[in-house]
Amino acid sequence: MTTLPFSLHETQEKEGFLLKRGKGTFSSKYQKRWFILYDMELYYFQNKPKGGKAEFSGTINLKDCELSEDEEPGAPFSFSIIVKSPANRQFWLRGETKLQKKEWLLALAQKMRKDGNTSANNVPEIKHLKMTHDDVITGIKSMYFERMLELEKRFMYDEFFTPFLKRSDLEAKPMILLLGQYSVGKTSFIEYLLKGPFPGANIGPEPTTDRFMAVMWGEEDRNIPGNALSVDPDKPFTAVNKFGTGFLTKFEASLTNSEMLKKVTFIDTPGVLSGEKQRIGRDYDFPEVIKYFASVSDVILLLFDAHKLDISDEFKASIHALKGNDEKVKVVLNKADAITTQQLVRVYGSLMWSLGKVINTPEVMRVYLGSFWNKPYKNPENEKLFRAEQQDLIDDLNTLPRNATVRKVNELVKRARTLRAHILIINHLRKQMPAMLGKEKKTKGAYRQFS
Ligand SMILES: Nc1nc2c(ncn2[C@@H]2O[C@H](COP(=O)(O)OP(=O)(O)OP(=O)(O)O)[C@@H](O)[C@H]2O)c(=O)[nH]1
Ligand SMILES: [Mg+2]
Repeated sequence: MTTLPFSLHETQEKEGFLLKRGKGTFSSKYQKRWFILYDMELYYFQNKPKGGKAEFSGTINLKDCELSEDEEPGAPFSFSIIVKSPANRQFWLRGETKLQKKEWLLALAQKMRKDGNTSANNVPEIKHLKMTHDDVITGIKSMYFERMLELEKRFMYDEFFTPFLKRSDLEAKPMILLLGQYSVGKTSFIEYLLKGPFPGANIGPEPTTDRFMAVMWGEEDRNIPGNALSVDPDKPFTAVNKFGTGFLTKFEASLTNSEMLKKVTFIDTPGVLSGEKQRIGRDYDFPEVIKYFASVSDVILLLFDAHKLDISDEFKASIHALKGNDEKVKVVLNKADAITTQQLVRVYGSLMWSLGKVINTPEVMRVYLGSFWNKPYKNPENEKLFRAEQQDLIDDLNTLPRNATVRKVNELVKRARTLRAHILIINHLRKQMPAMLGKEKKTKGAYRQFS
């Protein structure tokens, strides 16, 4: 055992637990050790050092070594460092997850490259080593299910804040919510992006879509009705149960095999009607449902028809339900192919004017204008402009999976912070509770303190 040549308070490039294989060829097992990467050495410890005088068990010198991503048979997520001098030795290390293995390989390869050792460049995996979204999601899941969930259960987090997360909540693809008055071309828009129809899609000039439709990826085309969908643990819709059966009969998933749906899920909504038809004709609270979908979506597309710009009071109420999710809203001025350039300029101006009155943001909204459908343009005058706008929107949507992953990490960190505060408060209250008598009085006192 030797003392460290640096202080533990310094920022180390990388540290964490890994499994390390003992020296023996056959019998030795992988044991959990704490590793710190510092300078050109990888230090390992029996346990995580807790400040003060830290003693390490050994080091692996990275000056003259090779990194190999190959796994030892029977040891998933293992990799090795082959040290050439002073004596040839292969050190076997192992992550608990694929993500951990990748993170360490990345850190070690970077370090070696900096020192002029380019051997890591020859390893194909390392050469193109990038964290994929799947890796990050795997990491988030293992963090939540292995560490946080147990604490959440013990301290009844679900009773105070939001329900426990399920696997499907963390795995869910980014969602795009489409919202607009009837016949603005929401369903046509989805078909345009999918490059074909999806099961249950109805397109027509009259109000056609009469339900909320989650358009998701599936091996073969089929529909799943709302009641079945809300109890399916593999789909991220268990929370919609709270809207009651009135809503569940008007909710459906449409599964189809399309490239785009491997990355995102669309929520098609029934068009907002005007007057009583909107309020009385529905068996569920429309704005509440919109509010829920807005909170779980990553992008909200507000569609407008260049032909009929009027924003009805009911649509205004739906837009107000988006409050708190303003940064997700993007506006699309659809069906612009049906009017002339001169009309388009006027329509665009008047759309901005009406939007300014409904949406209170200091910035100007980005409006994508075009004709998002699979048919030829009625008036091809502005074809070039439409194509450029459509490409912009598609590019924006393509960056979604990356942003959605960052958002998930962000939300988990937020959740972990809340959980920590919650645990500290509960612990404090518990300590104050007398063991035998006077519990009621104390409870009242504590309640007063927090209310
Ligand atoms: N000219 C033109 N017509 C379009 C375009 N997109 C859709 N349409 C037409 O507009 C009508 C309504 O389209 P839908 O896709 O059913 O609209 P929706 O918003 O889903 O309507 P609801 O489901 O009833 O709310 C149909 O007749 C479409 O053919 C477009 O880009 N240009
Ligand atoms: Mg529709």
